[in-house]
Amino acid sequence: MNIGFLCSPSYGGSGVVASELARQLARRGHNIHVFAYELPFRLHHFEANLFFHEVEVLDYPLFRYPPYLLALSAKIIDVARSAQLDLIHAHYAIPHTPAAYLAKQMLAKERRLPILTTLHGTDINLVGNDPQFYEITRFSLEASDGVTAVSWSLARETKEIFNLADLPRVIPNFADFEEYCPASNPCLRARFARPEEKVLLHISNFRPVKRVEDVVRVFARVNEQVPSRLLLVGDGPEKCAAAHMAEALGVRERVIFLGRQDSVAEIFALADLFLLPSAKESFGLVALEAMACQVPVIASETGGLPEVVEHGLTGYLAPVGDVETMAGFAVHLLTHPEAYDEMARRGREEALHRFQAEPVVDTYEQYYREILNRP
Ligand code: GMT
Repeated sequence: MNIGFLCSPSYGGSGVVASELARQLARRGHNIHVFAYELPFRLHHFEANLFFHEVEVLDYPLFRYPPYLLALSAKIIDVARSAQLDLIHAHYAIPHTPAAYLAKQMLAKERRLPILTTLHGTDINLVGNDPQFYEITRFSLEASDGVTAVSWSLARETKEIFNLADLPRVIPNFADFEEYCPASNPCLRARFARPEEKVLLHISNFRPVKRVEDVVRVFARVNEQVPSRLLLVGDGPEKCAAAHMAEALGVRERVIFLGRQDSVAEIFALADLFLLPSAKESFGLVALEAMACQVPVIASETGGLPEVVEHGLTGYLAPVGDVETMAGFAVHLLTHPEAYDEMARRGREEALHRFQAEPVVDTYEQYYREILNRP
């Protein structure tokens, strides 16, 4: 098949999932054409059958806001003709699905170009739920030939918010278990923590939904009982608030900001625990990657996280904002090595069992064929 992939290239789960899926499909022999305003950060290595199309927006003084959606549509039309695209797979509804829809309508007289939209979370509950974008998101769902959600929680939420007749089809995310695997790097770890100290890790885009201040609150409580360091990976609007919180709680010198990093798999090798106290998380891909690396996860009981982390078995979940309980779970694990080892082992085992790439890629492939075979 010749498939067009629309995704966000910046740091974030939806771009990672789109890039990994594109790579897997290309390895199966499909021609995958990725469209974005820059090369997605996970697609920096050459892959045969994978093509990148940079969407350049005309910089004209009349345009106060560059018309990205139109530039993307124009690019899709161009590539659909030259590469004989069979289908468009839009990751993240806005602005990708409306752009694909415009291209589809403009090409209607010469070819079919069905659209599959994969919802990732904030496209529905933040952007799509905003009064300004509600109608256009609803239209995008109806105009798609297929809609998938990355968790049951997101599928149910989408049906409810948009009052849909049917649930979107659930196709979960997956991890690359060869890249994300248990490892230790004592030399590198020694650069951040003393041997007797534990290392807590958080990775995100530091948006308000991630509650990075809660990460610091949990860490400060843990550090009172178990001397520790906190590694913060990523960047975004809440970074300053996190630094101020660390200052206020007297742990600033124990918190290390590593900024944006491409190779997070290597960073998991430094960590004892992963913290994800988000207000909302439709799936929590980074929690799955931590589990794959045998790093136990302590997260909020919200959205799709309970579908990834099984409370008490492969990690611990607590209500959003309950930093006391999260810190209690962390201290328990860090002071009970047998319970820790068991949870770390089970985390990878369950992740391997439930979130392998192969069956997920099979399911997407079947859905593409189902859509293409419709009259
Ligand atoms: O977490 C973010 O803010 C980024 C966002 C994105 O669109 O890239 O992530 C969403 O999609 C990921 C991949 O499906 C999910 O693992 C994340 O849970 C989801 N984020 C939220 O729901 C907040």
